Amino acid sequence: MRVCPARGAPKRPGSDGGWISMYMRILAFLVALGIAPAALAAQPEAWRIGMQDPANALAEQTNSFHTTVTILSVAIAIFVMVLLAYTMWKFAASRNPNPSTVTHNTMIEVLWTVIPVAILVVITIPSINLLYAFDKTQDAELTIKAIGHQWYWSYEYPDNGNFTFDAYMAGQGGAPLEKGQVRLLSTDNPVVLPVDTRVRVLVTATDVIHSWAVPAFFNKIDGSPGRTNQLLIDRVKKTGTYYGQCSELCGQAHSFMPIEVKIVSKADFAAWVQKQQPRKVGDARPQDTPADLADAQPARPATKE
Ligand SMILES: [Cu+2]
Repeated sequence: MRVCPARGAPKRPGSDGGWISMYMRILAFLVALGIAPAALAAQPEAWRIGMQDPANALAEQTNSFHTTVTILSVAIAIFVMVLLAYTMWKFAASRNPNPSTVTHNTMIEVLWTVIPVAILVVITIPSINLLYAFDKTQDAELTIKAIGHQWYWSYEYPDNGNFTFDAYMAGQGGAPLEKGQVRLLSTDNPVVLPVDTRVRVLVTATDVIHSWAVPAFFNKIDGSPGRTNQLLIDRVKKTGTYYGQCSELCGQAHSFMPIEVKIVSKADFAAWVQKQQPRKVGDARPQDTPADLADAQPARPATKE
């Protein structure tokens, strides 16, 4: 009898494709349990070592620079440790009863000055290039403004009708999270941005210093009262949800002002922009705090506006 490979006896792991099919079955099981996210979501993962997956070209360059510097640092640390251990063993008083009276050696002194300087120069050049690239926003296709408050963010879209909204952490005051929302990371009003677009983010604050940071974009910049900083979100490659948090200690609810960025198709972004038009900057903004939202979040931190 011919056994259909798909229905026949399960292959042992290790036989051709066995691990892959087992992995697919585990993945399907996790999806069925609702554990594996259906759409891309850039967020912290348990036991993860290293950075979140970089979401755009600039983030990829920064990530590989970080990896290079980490390897270099570890290599230097190992070299110094081994040298120290060797010196302690070789020149211990028991093995070396008559110590050398040499006090300096020109060649060694030149080397231990020149080599570290060379290493620093090698690190500095790509570092400055990346800093410059994140600050080079002249050719951005879209500008948004992120304003930090104790303890939520508000956003303005000046070149798309100048609308504004506030983004509070979802689930405040013990309110249940909606399906798909992530505890401590989701907001009631996510920032929506189009895919494959260079976005300039102007960052400021109204009360104390906050910091707008999204790890998958490798973006982080302080929002200071009375000052506007800027950064670039390079072209994000995939639609999905990207999470970040305020990264400046800004008061008692500092850890409860997350950043949720939804990257959507350009058509979806245009449709979303149309819906936001009533939320003009300077208007009374009943849309920001609808009654149902206010009911769901009775314990919003008091704000000084
Ligand atoms: Cu803050």
